[in-house]
Amino acid sequence: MSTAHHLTPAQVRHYREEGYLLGLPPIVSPAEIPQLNRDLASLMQLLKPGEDAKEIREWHETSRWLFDICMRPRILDIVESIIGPDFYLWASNFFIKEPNTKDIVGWHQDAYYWPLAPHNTVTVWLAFLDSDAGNAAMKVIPRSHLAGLMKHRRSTQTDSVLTLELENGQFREDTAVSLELKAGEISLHDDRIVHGSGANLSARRRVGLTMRYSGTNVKCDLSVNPHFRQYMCRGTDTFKHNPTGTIPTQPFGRLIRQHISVEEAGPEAEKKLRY
Ligand SMILES: O=C(O)CCC(=O)C(=O)O
Repeated sequence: MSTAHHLTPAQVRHYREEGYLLGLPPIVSPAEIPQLNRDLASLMQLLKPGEDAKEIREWHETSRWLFDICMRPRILDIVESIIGPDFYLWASNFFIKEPNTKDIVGWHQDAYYWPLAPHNTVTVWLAFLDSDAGNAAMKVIPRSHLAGLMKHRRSTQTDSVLTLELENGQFREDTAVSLELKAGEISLHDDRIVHGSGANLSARRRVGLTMRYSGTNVKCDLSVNPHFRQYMCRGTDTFKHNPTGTIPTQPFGRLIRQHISVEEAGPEAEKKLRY
């Protein structure tokens, strides 16, 4: 196994203390970026009329192109530095904001949505195009992951792509940091950090792919999400908590079923969450 791209102790410390990490070497080279975006266009052709990129959830289960991005050794080296030698991939989503659109991502903590325990999950956000304050880069509230999970309410903003969000006053919005990335670069964030993003009022498209990795000690409550499938990335799984997925062979394929998070599973699932 290559160790060339593992994080330094200072980077790991920053991630643990602040809940996020920037300043990593690119995962995708500038020469690969045009093809990366052409491939994304091929994937998006599988969307039905009226659907948008939000529907592309867990398509790594059916698209080898996406699966291979999630399994890039450079990414896995970095994830391994955070969650240890034994871990799996279980989720991928696109967060795309077309130019001059109103969609926002309300402030939230990912772990509130997920029926997973314990907390040992890292998200890698890969920029397909430059992402900065001008085109609504994702923002995080540093250190907010240390305060535990907070109660979310139903989203009242009709332009929010998520249905649960935090209220003003639950955190210090004025401390937000914008995760600015060049195309091909990644950021990392903890599953409890408060984060979100505004509307893209610029003339530039903004595209991020999130990939979620968990240690093998992390168990999904299958009564909330029976569709959960893990794909081992590194090491061994002595826990055997979760079902394993099948590796796709076709380059681009649509996933027929929907992944279920706590919001979709309803109030009974929400009661099971530990704050
Ligand atoms: O890209 C964004 O604006 C939000 C992404 C997000 O919410 C996530 O990665 O969990």
